[in-house]
Amino acid sequence: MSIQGGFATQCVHAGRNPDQFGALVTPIYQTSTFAYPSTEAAAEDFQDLSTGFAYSRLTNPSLDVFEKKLAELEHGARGVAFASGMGAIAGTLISLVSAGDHIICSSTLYSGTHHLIHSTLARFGVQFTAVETSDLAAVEAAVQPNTKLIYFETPANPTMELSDIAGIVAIAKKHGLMTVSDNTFASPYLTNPLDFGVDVVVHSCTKYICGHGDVIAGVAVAKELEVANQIRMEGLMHVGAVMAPNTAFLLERGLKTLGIRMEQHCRNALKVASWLEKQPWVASVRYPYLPSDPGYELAKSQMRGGSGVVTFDVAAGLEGGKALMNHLKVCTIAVSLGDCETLVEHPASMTHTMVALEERLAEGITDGLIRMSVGLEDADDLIADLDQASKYI
Ligand code: LCS
Repeated sequence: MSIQGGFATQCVHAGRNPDQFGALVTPIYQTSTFAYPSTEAAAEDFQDLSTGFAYSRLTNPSLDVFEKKLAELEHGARGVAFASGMGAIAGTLISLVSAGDHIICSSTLYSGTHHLIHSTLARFGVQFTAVETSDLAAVEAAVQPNTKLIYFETPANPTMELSDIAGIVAIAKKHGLMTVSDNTFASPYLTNPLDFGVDVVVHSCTKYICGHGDVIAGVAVAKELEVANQIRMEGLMHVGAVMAPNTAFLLERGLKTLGIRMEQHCRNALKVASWLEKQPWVASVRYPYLPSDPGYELAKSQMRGGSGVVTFDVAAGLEGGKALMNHLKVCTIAVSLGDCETLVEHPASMTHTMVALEERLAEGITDGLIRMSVGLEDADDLIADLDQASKYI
């Protein structure tokens, strides 16, 4: 169901299908296959597998509601649900590039995506150049005759570096390239990359889209239906990283509160970042909505808030960072982000161990860097927790 209205209204209503029993909440369609009344009806569906329900590796009514809701929130033609964020990213890239093609990607990326482009796709003959996509001149200089697409994250994980979406799209259009943007850190509440001309948005729905830390999930949303169908057929149907119906149910539920959750994440994160900035034991803080952040002006032009993630560098380095983390009581040491609980992680020893040391340092991921996914607790309690733990540095 397509529904007019603001973001909050769409979060609640978009994508819903009328239920035969009048169920308000979309049921979990726990079925692998679908019965046809006749071979003729089946044959009609098989003419175009992107519509109708034939087999749940392709789609399913529970996934359909989630895919349509996400497409409305991201202003795209269609969403394609995957079993994980990595499933969505891998499925999208293998649908859009072939051996001999060249990708320009951000040098700072989630480590799984970094590995996918640098190692896995490279083994299949897909070339790449990693550049600071925050530097538009570097992006344009990397264009080659065989470049097919530009892939970027904004804000980037874990540095919170922003890339200029409109600037990247302008370069892509000039050279006839596609653009794929990972919008996980912003969520559709803060940024809609498709409005800037990006072709495909990908999400790890494990994070803000779900919001409750109880699923692993991903989605790709394409501006054009043709591109979404290509991703569904090439990157999902024949690879198989399909979302489970129960996951789609939890995501649809989580999405209903996306707007109010993001408001609180952003409010809390700004308060925590502003406090961190004043602490003598903190060497630097990155948060897009901090007026002192190098990305502040860009953030104001392409984000409606700064996100819930704050990255800071403990002046005492690795040992200082560890001492701080080990004494936190309200904040939890864990990877992932976007949950109700505040999570802190240390990229150098956790998420980015797969990235070579020189590369990690070149990306600005120092030994003392801590990524804090600010949750939905009271900001003052988080600040008090950081303050008491800092005494152990
Ligand atoms: N994109 C971004 C920006 C991510 O942060 C992650 C996971 C993914 C894609 C992959 O999504 P998944 O397959 O896990 O749903 N980021 C994680 C992190 O920072 N810590 O643990 C996972």
